[in-house]
Amino acid sequence: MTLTRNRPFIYRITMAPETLADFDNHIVRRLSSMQGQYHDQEAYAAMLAREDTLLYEVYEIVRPEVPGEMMTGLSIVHPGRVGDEYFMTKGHFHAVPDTAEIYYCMRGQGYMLMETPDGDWDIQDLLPGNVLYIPPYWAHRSINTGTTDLVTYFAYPAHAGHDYGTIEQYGYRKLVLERDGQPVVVDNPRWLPPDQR
Ligand code: PAN
Ligand code: ZN
Repeated sequence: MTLTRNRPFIYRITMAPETLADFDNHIVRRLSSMQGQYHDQEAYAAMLAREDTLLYEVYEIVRPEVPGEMMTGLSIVHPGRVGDEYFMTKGHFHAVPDTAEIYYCMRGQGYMLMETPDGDWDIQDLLPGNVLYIPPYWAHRSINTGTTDLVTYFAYPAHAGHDYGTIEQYGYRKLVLERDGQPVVVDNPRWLPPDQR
């Protein structure tokens, strides 16, 4: 990439709806990119046959992918469900696993579902004003359980990279599903303990 910003710089998050005024990269993820990720495969196929729905978007301020630099931006998960499972990001480990990440929730209502390579897991609220610190080694997926966009600002080491493969194969240990209008956390039947893979 051509480094146009090699001095201190400011960028603005514009409000309502939140976006980055001056982003370098806009990632758009639709239903078709989540093959095999939602537990109700029939609901997934039926929904995809109707429309390749927009699930989430990421606006990035791109930096050189070297230690010392930071990648920052906005992640916006739209509201909705595939069957009884809320719209969510793919989720990933960082390719350089000993790299942390910070998320600041600006709007909406949801969760960050997290787990480690040895099967430990955690879930934390993404609510306006919450800052979530994700330590090194924890895979992370944001889930929108509300009725408006779930907007988070993120910052992580620019050399971290993304490893989507493990999650694509087994999913997370837990699923967050809607039951009687409320989110509940249940076991993911597709998940296998790491020593049985
Ligand atoms: C975020 C995520 C973003 C989209 O920037 O990349 O929320 O989620 P997926 O990458 O899982 O599709 C981040 O955690 N970066 O490391
Ligand atoms: Zn990450």
